[in-house]
Amino acid sequence: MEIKTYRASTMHEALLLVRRELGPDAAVLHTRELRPRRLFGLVPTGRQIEVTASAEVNVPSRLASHVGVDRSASVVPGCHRPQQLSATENVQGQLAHLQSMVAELCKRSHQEPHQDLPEGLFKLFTDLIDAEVPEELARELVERTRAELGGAELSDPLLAKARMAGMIETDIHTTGPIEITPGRRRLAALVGPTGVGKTTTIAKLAANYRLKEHRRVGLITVDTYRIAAVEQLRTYAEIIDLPMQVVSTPREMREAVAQMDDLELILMDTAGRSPKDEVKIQELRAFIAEAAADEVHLVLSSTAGGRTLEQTAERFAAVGTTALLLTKLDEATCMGNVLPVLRSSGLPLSYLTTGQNVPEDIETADAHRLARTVLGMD
Ligand SMILES: Nc1nc2c(ncn2[C@@H]2O[C@H](COP(=O)(O)OP(=O)(O)OP(=O)(O)O)[C@@H](O)[C@H]2O)c(=O)[nH]1
Ligand SMILES: [Mg+2]
Repeated sequence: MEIKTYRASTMHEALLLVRRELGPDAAVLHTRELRPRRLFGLVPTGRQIEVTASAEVNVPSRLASHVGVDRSASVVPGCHRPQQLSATENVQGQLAHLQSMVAELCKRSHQEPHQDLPEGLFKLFTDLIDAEVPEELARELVERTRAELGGAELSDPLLAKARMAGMIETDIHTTGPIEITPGRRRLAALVGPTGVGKTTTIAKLAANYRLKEHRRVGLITVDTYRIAAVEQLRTYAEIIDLPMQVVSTPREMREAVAQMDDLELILMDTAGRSPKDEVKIQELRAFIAEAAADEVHLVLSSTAGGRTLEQTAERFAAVGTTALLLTKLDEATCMGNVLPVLRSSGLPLSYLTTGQNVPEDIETADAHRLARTVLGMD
């Protein structure tokens, strides 16, 4: 019987090698990490994964049928995203391997006292992964918690969790609500990908400022690509009783803003843009610049994957975004996916929306609450 050994820096790559050489029916007989010095050194650089496999062993294959699946589509138990379902089967094999490695390394760490990770912290780590916090960030948070807490405190899982929530909270910056200063008209634009909830959020903000705070509010829309989109905002403008301007060129934008100069707050709705459409992003930028917007909120759906959120924020930065606004928290099954974009974009969070109801389902972003939501503490 021919048994072969493969080494690579990740399990994924090692399995690719096995599959390429031995075919999809190869049986994985054994896996091990060659430098298992740290419990959390599972995937990143610097370590080597060794996989022993054979094409001639008659046991059910533990190799996923399409190992070449995009890693960004990896599915975390308890936190599935609809667009990733097709990859689930493929990824499950890899996930099973990773889980058995975690268990194995955990066992070893118990044999080596200095490597020991308190059970509470290990549970926190797996909770973070379940909540779609990327593994690298989850490791960082666990290590920081370990470094900050003393021996006895570490064995108290509730204390460790509260400390970690505090860390996440300090990483989340917020703007507070749109500030209206007497005698100075403020213009806030909402931009973002299609269908994330920009128009609905504008309606919520407009209704709250107009009906609850009795502010003089006006609406401008540059969404002239779809008649229905203009009508959607017009309907809200009529219900809330607000002036509204429809703008289709940067010049018209200047005129519309000038006409609304006596108001206290102008809310600008824009057409949803694919972050990949460079031309449309530049066009949007021209409108925003012409309006001299005081604040530009990038609206993102919290149901999107972490990497997509980060890339979207990168692309929309060209428009001059000043804040992030997260929608559809009611639909999100977990919230760890939003942490990386909060960090990498460097933008503070303005509002969170939690449903389709206008004007109720919106709240000013609260770092404390969001951190607790990420950790499933609410
Ligand atoms: N569940 C949920 N649905 C929301 C939320 N905000 C908006 N929606 C819904 O999302 C859908 C799209 O909302 P729109 O406000 O039209 O989105 P948009 O970003 O203006 O879309 P485009 O103008 O086409 O780019 C609608 O069905 C809204 O009711 C929210 O917080 N939770
Ligand atoms: Mg819209």
